[in-house]
Amino acid sequence: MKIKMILPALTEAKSPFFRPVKYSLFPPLGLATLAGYLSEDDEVTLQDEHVETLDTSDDPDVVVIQVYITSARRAYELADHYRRRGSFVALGGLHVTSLPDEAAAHADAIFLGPGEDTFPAFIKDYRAGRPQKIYRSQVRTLDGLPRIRRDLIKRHLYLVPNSIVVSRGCPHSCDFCYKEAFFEGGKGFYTQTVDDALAEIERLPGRHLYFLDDHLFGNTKFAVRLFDAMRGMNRLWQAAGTVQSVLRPELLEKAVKSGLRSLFVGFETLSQNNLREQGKPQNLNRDYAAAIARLHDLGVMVNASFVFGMDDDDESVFERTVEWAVAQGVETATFHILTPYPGTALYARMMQQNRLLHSDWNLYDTRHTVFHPKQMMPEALEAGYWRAYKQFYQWRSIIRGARTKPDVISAARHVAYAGGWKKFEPLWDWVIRARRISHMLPVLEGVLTGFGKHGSYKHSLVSKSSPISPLRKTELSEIR
Ligand code: B12
Ligand code: SF4
Repeated sequence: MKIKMILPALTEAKSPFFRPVKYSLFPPLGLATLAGYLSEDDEVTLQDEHVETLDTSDDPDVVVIQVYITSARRAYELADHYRRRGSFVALGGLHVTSLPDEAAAHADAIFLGPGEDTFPAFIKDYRAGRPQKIYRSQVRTLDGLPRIRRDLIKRHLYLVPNSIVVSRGCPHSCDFCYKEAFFEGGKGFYTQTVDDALAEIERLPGRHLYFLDDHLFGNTKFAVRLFDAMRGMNRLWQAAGTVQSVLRPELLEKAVKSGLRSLFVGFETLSQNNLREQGKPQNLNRDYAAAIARLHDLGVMVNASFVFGMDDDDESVFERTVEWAVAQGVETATFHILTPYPGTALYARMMQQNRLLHSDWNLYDTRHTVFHPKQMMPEALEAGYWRAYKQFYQWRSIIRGARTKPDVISAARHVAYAGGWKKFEPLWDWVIRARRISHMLPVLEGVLTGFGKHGSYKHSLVSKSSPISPLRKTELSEIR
């Protein structure tokens, strides 16, 4: 059987006017995972439109397309194209799960939820000549997961080819997050066995890893065992975690000893009212400043994530948030405009209050305002969002951030990290166009190694040092 797997790109990812490094970070891990269920006799190709031009002149038996909200329009275009050519088109992923009826109009079969149970079931049905129109995930486990088909990934096209996911979902359920909708009808958080996770890590070459799990620290027992076992593996890694998990005694220390050097933390908002409104009690009354200090003390860079436009936000929120982040010496910040994804509690609330502006999914990218904010005009929210980025990365802020560091070396490093990426933006662009992105991985490893090791922080954690480069990995913080 001939199978083609496609991760379509949103228009912006291909635009010559937009810095594309963000889209050259991670390979399509979800599709490579599903490919593991195919047999050796199957002829499989995997194309990621973010990093390569699609060849659409072929005639596969089955086309598997992963649909995100922002790439839905393009995904449907491709689906229609292949159906016209006579291929069987299977659509799955987050957006299909949120809006199955919309997707079904472009597919021969749709898949709701994670694919580890439904995809092998479909393959079996297809081979038997009786594929269903709709597959709903019910059995939620990563036990017995076949080997991810990393051989299908064109590693040289990505800055972070070693992305890895050892769990699915998250133990929390914030109103604005896709998580509840995607995992409806079954478990919403589960992990691999520690042994399987370690085996997958062993298979990845080099030192650097990026855990794309929603909440790697979500199951403490699992995390502790994983971090303890990773201690001798000489890895450098990045991940996402919650404020709560950062503040938890010992867990972070274990992570750091096993190679954690940079953490994406969802602070989301500085307003307690906003946290309550968005159903994020796990962040309520947490000492955000203490969380950042703790990460810095342990030599971990902070990628602080904030969402603007919740009901308690007025036009002062942008300056206040930036001011706070700069004062904490946060290395990088990612800002988002609140975006109600279909299927979420937030979306239902916005619908009910008649506050949605449109359903142009291309603009549901957290950079556009797609609803009526309570305390400002939609345009003011967008303008404030861009202002926040500008203010956070202006030299004055960078230097103020640097002043929070305990000594000159760390202050200089902060300036180089936070400032470097803006200046080197054209270089990133060139590197990607010249297909040299993988050559930058040693630089990234050097940055991460340097942060853990050098100078100012209380704990010196790694054995080898590398030169510090001013090239920042800011874009890595933009993954959620
Ligand atoms: C890595 C990542 C990216 C990367 C690369 C994506 C990639 N290569 O796949 C980059 C940086 C490009 C990115 C960009 C954006 N991202 Co992003 N990203 C992620 C992240 C952190 C991990 C994705 C991942 O690898 N998951 C692990 C794999 C195993 O799971 P999976 O991909 O979902 O695949 C499984 C299922 O979906 C299913 N499945 C998928 N396709 C199919 C098809 C079939 C036929 C079947 C049977 C099953 C199936 O089976 C797979 C195995 O279970 C997710 C969060 C998350 N935890 O998923 C956010 C996430 C997907 N991103 C999100 C967003 C909003 C964006 C941006 C719009 C952000 C922005 N501000 O610009 C952009 C635009 C993306 C686009 N191209 O359209 C949202 C999506 C919301 C939505 N409703 O679609 C998420 C969920 C984050 C969040 N919590 O809000 N992102
Ligand atoms: S926003 Fe983060 S903490 Fe909340 S449910 Fe989603 S992944 Fe979990």
